[in-house]
Amino acid sequence: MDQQYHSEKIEALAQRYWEEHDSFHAVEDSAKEKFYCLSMFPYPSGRLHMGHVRNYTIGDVISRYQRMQGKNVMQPMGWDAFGLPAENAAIKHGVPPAQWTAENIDYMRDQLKRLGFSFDWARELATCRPEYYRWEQWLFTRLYKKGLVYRKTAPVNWCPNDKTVLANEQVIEGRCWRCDHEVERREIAQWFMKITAYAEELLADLEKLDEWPEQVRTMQRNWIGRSEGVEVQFTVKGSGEPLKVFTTRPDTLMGVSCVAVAAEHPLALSGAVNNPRLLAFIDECKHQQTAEAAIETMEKRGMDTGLRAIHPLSGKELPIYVANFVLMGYGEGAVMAVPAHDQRDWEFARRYGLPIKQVIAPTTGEAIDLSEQAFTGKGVLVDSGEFSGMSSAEAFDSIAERLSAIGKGCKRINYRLRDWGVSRQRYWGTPIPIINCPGCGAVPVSEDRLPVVLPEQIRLDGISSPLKKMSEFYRTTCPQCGGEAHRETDTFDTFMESSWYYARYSCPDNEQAMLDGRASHWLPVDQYIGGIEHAILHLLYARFYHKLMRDEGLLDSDEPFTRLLTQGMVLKDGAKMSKSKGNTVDPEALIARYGADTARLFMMFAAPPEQSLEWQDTGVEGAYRFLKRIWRLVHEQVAAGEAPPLDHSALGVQEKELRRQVHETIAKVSDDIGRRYTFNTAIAAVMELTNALSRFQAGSGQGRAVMQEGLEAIVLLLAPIVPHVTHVLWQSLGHESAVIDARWPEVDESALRCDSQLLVVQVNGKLRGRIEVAANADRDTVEAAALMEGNVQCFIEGKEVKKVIVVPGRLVNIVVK
Ligand code: OV8
Ligand code: ZN
Repeated sequence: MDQQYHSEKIEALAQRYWEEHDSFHAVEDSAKEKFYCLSMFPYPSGRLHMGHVRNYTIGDVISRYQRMQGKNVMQPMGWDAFGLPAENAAIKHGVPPAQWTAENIDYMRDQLKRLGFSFDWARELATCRPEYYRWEQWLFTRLYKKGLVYRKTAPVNWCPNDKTVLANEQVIEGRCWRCDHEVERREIAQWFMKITAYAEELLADLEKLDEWPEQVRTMQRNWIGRSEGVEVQFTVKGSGEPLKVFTTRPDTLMGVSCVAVAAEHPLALSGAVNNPRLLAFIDECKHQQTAEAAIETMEKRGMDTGLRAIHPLSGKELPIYVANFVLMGYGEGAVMAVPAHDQRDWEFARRYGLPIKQVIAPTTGEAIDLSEQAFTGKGVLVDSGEFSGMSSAEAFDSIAERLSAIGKGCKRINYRLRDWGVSRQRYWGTPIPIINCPGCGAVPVSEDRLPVVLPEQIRLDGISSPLKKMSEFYRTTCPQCGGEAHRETDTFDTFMESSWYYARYSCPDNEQAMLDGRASHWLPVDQYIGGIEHAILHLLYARFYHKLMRDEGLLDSDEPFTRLLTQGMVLKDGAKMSKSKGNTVDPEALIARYGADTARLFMMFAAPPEQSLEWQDTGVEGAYRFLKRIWRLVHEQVAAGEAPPLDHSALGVQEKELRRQVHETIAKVSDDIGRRYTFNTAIAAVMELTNALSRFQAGSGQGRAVMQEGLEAIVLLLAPIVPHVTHVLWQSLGHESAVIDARWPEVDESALRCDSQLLVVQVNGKLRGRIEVAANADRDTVEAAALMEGNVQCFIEGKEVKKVIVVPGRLVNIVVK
């Protein structure tokens, strides 16, 4: 064993050992309990950043810990390889996206290996490979036949100058990122996955996910947004056509001031026939952004169509407005406005001079001021005809009943969740396996013609899709009529690939099927770890896909991820590390200077995993010093020769005390790592134990035996966190087998027991009594007990105690005058 700690040498040695022994290759084994640990796979963006290091260290610590528990651990890794960054790089540097991606993967794989993560590299996958995406295409065509996939027109961002569709991130303050021209909204045909068909189950099954952070479950619940309401049917005056709206507040029905419709609503268009001003307004609405967040903050505007709606209960005439905040894709594309009891409607009414009629009063009787703001709470109905006096809840039912009796409405459950639009007008993605035939329309590619391979030798200009210009790809024949047709050139949203990769890791080599029996062996994932930014969409889509695959008979579980850990951000000076802010710390430099173990230890020590972690150079230094310290302690122990076997009954008081601390630490660290995931406090406990071992003077053989036990415990407890240094230290401490094959240490209950000790008490050197105190009693306790002893008291009474000498484990001598 070297006297000095050389991280570079040690890390290369340990990594070579794992590689040669194929240590992390997981094979299905029904004799052992399986543990599937997964960290969110990275975009191959170029190099690892600190967020990756943190994510993958957490996953690796959990994996290695579970392995030491005797479980059959599977921890795979792969690449979320499609997406816009590769296209941007291609335009900038002229490298085809496939090549750029492959080079990044090679570089980042090497970085992951240098960090010593225990991935099963035999299961590596990259989503841009046809062996992978063919199964996504296959599932899509199956779902098409089941009616779970459909096509409809939907808006996209369009740059009229470049004549290209822009992704949301390519629209900067409403303008094109390339040419700065104002972006428009355009309706084009796109593909949708019917996630709404699973809305009820996606919501209900959140209840089963009791090992997910409550915050994430709440976010998903809100995203799905189930609400109970009533569908109310107004009638258009003159034509007598029905005009449907959905409301969650039917109790406010008698306070409606107008009905507002979306710009695309048929009534908006019919109102605009002889009204050029309205037509211009509708056109303007159609150009505005549709993202929900944008709608919330934008100015709410509208225009009267001149048409009138008849109220289903009062028979009153109400104006029909076109409003920019009503979206066609949501519900009926029409809403009823109740200004007195909805703040958005209140603002709208003030702007356009619509009546604000109170129909709900607070149950408390307190006064409300509708000239200030809307009253949005529930209460008692007023000024509502036969419904006046009812509570909001009673009125909900009565009004619903009344409406259904006259055929003007019924109760309905509504979801906020929309179907998932999966078409992207981009090159670097999975080709949508559809053939567009002039005669037959959209025809799915037949199973035996899959995969539809994305051509990789292309040139990108950043404007038109290269696929349209490649006749080998674009031109084809219709599977249905055999006539000339062309392939769909849109590709899938990359969330499609990341929705099922976790399942494919179980059988990445299967060329005959998407999944096989191994999926049921490994799934669900026991522990999933990733950034909080994926709390809604990715996790919801993956849960949806899981159910789709289950219903195809590919799996036998209902949910993909049993336990979820959402890690916090890595910050510097209180801000997120990012290239644009110029505050990044490159993990590569950190590893080069201190080694992977220091990087890992710092990451785990600096904060609990769910909280944000503030980067600190001094923290890194501290982690490094700690490793050197342990190295030194082990070196001293080893240099003094082999320690004798431990014999608990032969231990002295201080030895017993140290042993107790060793086993208390084992108990604490086991709980911190195994259950609480507070790796930082686990490390702090090991540091304290290290201090105790450093202070300890191992004079006797048994002292050295306790020291050996303590050092071995430290090595085992730290093995999941700093696997390289502990690999070497374990062997230095005299073990033939590798620390990765060692079992997690167990608490020896007898070491925790706090024995008592018998001490003699002298007064001025003469034996005057005996006391029994706890073996670990501190000096003050011993002293107090000695002074209290009955016989001793007779000899010191009335005298001045000059000093008390305590010889630990032996005697107490009281000097009096
Ligand atoms: C910093 N491929 C997707 C992805 O997010 C995942 C897929 C399952 C949808 C890092 C940044 C800066 C985490 C991230 C994820 C994983 C892979 C980043 C957290 C943000 N962050 N924190 N500090 N120092 N790929 O390559 O972006 O949430 O869990 O690791 O990240 S990714
Ligand atoms: Zn055809």
